[in-house]
Amino acid sequence: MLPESTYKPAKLGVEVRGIDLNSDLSSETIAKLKNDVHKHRLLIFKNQGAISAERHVEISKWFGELESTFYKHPKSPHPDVFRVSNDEKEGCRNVGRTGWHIDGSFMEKPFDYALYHMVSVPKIGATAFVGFKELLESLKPERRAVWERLWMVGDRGEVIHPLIYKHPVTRVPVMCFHLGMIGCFMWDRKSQNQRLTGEQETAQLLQDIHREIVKNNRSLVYEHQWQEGDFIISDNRAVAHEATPETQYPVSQVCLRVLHRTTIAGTTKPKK
Ligand SMILES: O=C(O)CCC(=O)C(=O)O
Ligand SMILES: [Fe+2]
Repeated sequence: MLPESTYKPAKLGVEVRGIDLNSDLSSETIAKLKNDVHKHRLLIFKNQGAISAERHVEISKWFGELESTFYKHPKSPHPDVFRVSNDEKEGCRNVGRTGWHIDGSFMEKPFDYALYHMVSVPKIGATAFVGFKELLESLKPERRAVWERLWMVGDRGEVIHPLIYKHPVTRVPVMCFHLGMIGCFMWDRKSQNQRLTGEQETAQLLQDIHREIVKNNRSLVYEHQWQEGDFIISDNRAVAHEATPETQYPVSQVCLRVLHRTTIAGTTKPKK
């Protein structure tokens, strides 16, 4: 662990002080960051200035192998950098707007980490995060019991993941879903009662998850309002996220929004 003073608690995760990601960091510091990201789940580096795509990729490599499944926008500065924007000439629009999700839930091994840097900061346009630990602990026992029986089936039938499983590093219960990319759920996998949900039941369960996340006036949600120089490393398996509606507001209203994101290949299959 890095010294306690490095980290200032945020609503979810921590703000990181005294580390300049553009400078050469010792292998010891890097090892500590890799460890601490699991403890805090979101490492929010402030005042980093501009981080080039090459540096963004270098930092990403500390955490594993990059995996880039996304559409490569012509303006993307690097094949491993996903470029998201509110202007389609500048980057991909409507990213992360179809529902709360983890990145790569449609893969056998969802991404281990995601790294975000806002290269052009709009007036508003937050990324919203929720910690699975807090979400699961906030559930009524009956709801938790229902969710424990569910598996998510990808909308192309490509994967089946337990909705709730233990994070392989921390052993803390976490979830796996993309509320906009689930085809249906499976009840009681590999038991006599195994069955797939019908359309209405699927829609109801998706709505339940959404409502649990945003309940009590979004008290569980951390909305990160981006500032110049912010760089975020997330433990993708431990938090869900969604782009807020304001991320799509036009340039004329909120100025240009350009987000660079990298994703790190998953190393584990979610397992009950
Ligand atoms: O635009 C954002 O704030 C986040 C979009 C998103 O879901 C992602 O980049 O994975
Ligand atoms: Fe995402």
